[in-house]
Amino acid sequence: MFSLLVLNGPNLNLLGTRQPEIYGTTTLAEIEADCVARGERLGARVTCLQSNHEGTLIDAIHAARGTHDGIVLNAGAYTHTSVALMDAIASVGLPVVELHLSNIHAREPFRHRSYVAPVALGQICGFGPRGYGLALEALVAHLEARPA
Ligand code: CA2
Repeated sequence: MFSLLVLNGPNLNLLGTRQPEIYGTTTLAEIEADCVARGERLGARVTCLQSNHEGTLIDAIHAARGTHDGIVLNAGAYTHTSVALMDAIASVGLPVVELHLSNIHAREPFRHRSYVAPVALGQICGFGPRGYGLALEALVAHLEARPA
């Protein structure tokens, strides 16, 4: 059974409570419960973590090595700023699916650049909370297709 980490970054704990016109009305707790349920259907154990702190996210990525087979990462605004997060992802060598609720490419120019993208398996954005399930599916398909 695969073990997957769903990691959410800064301000995503506010989901469903503020700016619903951009980020919708689904709460992070609901998204995380859906991820666990989707994981069960895919034959994967999903654990979820959210932090507003860059270092905590980096620690979680480091700790995932040896405990998890892959990561779904919504790094929030750190996506567009954090070389440290990019280095952490590259250093653990785990497959990471970059996830965004909104279509970052259709928003302000500063959101078009992602430091996660060059070290990610792929990127899913613009599909709202449904994107998390798509990301888990893509990650499991990737892990199942890996040579033994
Ligand atoms: O679309 C996404 O998932 C983002 O990663 C969300 C980040 C944003 O900085 C990225 O460019 C795209 C922001 C998360 C803020 O979440 C909030 C949720 C509710 C209320 C306020 C902020």
